[in-house]
Amino acid sequence: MVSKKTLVELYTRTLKVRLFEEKVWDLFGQNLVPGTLHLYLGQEAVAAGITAAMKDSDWVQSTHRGHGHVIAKGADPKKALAELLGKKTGSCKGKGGSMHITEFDAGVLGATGVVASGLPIAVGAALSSQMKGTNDVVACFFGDGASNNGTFGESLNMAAIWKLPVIWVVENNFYAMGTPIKLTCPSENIAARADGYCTPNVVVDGNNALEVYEAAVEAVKRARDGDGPTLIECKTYRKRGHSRFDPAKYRPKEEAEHWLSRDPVDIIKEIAIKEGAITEKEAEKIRKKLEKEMEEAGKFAVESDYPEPEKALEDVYAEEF
Ligand SMILES: Cc1ncc(C[n+]2csc(CCOP(=O)(O)OP(=O)(O)O)c2C)c(N)n1
Ligand SMILES: [Mg+2]
Repeated sequence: MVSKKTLVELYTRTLKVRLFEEKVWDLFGQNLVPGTLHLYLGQEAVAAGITAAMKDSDWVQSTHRGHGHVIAKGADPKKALAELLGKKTGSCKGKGGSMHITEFDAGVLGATGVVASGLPIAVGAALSSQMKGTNDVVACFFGDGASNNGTFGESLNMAAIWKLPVIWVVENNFYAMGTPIKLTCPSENIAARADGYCTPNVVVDGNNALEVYEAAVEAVKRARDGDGPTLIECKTYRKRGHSRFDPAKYRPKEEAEHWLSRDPVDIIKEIAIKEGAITEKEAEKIRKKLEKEMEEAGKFAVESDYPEPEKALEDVYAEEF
């Protein structure tokens, strides 16, 4: 079993992502978030468990469902919320928004709206780490749907032959928009596909931050020791539909009830209490503190200014070299 400190950290990280997303939903409901949204609600334990096993200098590559990855890796909620609102105080000066949310200083390479486009970016970042000898590892998040894209095979192959320090994190929430993964993947586990690339792989309960963390510790060690990539498949479930207004009616009632009764925040809290790492009262104190942080972050974002129109093209194109 991991230390009590780690259990508290896992609870705190999982809850922080949850409260951030609830704040996002609240602001969205007030019509303050332009564009679409892919909420991370329900999948919090994946980002929390993976990032808790990483160092600050390590890297994360995100997806279109990226808020949770960015917050779990340590991005400032103020700058992240301001970014979602398109404000100039945002982490991309309001020019990225939800699908391009990032925080380079916190070790986030970026989020992307192009499904599966993050995998080759992670290969590049890991190659850079290997060539520079920084010993940093890269965790690349992607969905079950993304594993059907050609870049999956190309990236896993290259990372395996060059023994790159990558952790492939498949967030299998069983659906790519409204398409069940069982209609598009012949194997029950996506992890099985990694066998074809001689990449060690494991399937974990993605709603249990501790299980995710334990798998991540092993994968991070393998990567740092120069022994190459690992694929971790985290079975999880989104609390809501694919994006903002999708009611997710395509999900069978029993399946949804089963998964939604397994709340990632409750699961890690129960483990932490059972292991004597925290009391109910202490857990509540952490929640109150984080709620206050999100309240302040929301206020900061709302009160921030929009970028000046004449700055629209600044930081958008690479400078000439
Ligand atoms: C290359 C590409 N194809 C299709 C889309 C449309 N699209 C956006 S999200 C999505 C589903 C992705 O599913 P998955 O990888 O399982 O991630 P999840 O949304 O479940 O987190 C699709 C098909 C896209 N954005 N990019
Ligand atoms: Mg999916």
